[in-house]
Amino acid sequence: MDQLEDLIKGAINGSKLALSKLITLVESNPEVVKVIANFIWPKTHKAHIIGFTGAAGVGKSSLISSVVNELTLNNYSIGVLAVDPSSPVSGGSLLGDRVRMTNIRHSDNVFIRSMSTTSEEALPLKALLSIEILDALGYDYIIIETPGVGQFNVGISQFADTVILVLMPGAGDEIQALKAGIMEIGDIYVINKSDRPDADITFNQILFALNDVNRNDWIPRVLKTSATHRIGIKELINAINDHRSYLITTNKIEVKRMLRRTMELNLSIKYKITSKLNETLMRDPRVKNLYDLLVRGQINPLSAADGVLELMFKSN
Ligand SMILES: Nc1nc2c(ncn2[C@@H]2O[C@H](COP(=O)(O)OP(=O)(O)OP(=O)(O)O)[C@@H](O)[C@H]2O)c(=O)[nH]1
Ligand SMILES: [Mg+2]
Repeated sequence: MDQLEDLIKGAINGSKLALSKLITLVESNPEVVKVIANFIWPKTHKAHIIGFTGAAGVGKSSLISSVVNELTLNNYSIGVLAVDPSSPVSGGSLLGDRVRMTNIRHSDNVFIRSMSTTSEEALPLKALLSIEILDALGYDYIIIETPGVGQFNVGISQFADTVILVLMPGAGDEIQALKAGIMEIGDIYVINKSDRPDADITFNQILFALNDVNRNDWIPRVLKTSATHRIGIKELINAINDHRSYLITTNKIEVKRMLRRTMELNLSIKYKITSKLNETLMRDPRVKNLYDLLVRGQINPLSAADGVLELMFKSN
């Protein structure tokens, strides 16, 4: 456990290698955060957490790279977490192929990490804990890339202070199909690849779709960008900072924090139940018996599950 304290101290002193190793440990066993909890949770949290979501290939990573490059010009420190459910093998690896952020300017102020997940959750526990670590280390902005596979990632508004929904020209049909889901979650809507034709059509479709949605206070911004041509990036950052000011002046930033903490607890409970269940399943012959009965059709799956849960909670 000394190792953990050394790593967090190294990370506090600015070592990205130490930070990277620390996150790897947290990924393989979230329980380790208990040891370093005093370094993490009492800190004054100042990071602004930005979630970028949207369908595959709309340009989330490219856009994040441009935003990061712009922010570093003003000496801000930025942590980037790219959560990728499509590569279950590379858990804990550094940048995967799908994370095209290679054009981020090298800077001591930037930490990038990709994280694979097989979970269906908006964000796995390890990613939430990594956000907390980055926050405690004093990063100004923490940017999360999550894919909106099929249906957009609605859970994102539970952990991000500012949600950016990225679309591209021609996404009109998608908007129609998903209207209810996506028009409620974005604080900022970005039509990226606006160097392509039809960007204005999509822009207007989004404005129109947002008209139907009743929102209190914050009126979602709609912007056009081109990540590859570096157009609209400053405007995007201004919109992010405006939303941040809005959250602070209305004290909604506290509500966001509460939601994130609640999500941390919920995911920790799930994690512990799953771990405990796996242990019980591996150890207990009575569980195997339930499986055998199920396979032979002598018990239904829900009753068998009741049996497993009973054993699990009794075995404590
Ligand atoms: N024309 C144009 N192409 C862009 C723009 N932004 C990104 N691209 C291209 O679109 C492709 C996908 O970009 P990414 O940034 O990887 O998109 P993504 O949303 O992160 O993709 P996934 O993580 O795979 O879901 C790449 O070939 C980019 O070069 C843009 O503003 N204009
Ligand atoms: Mg990407």
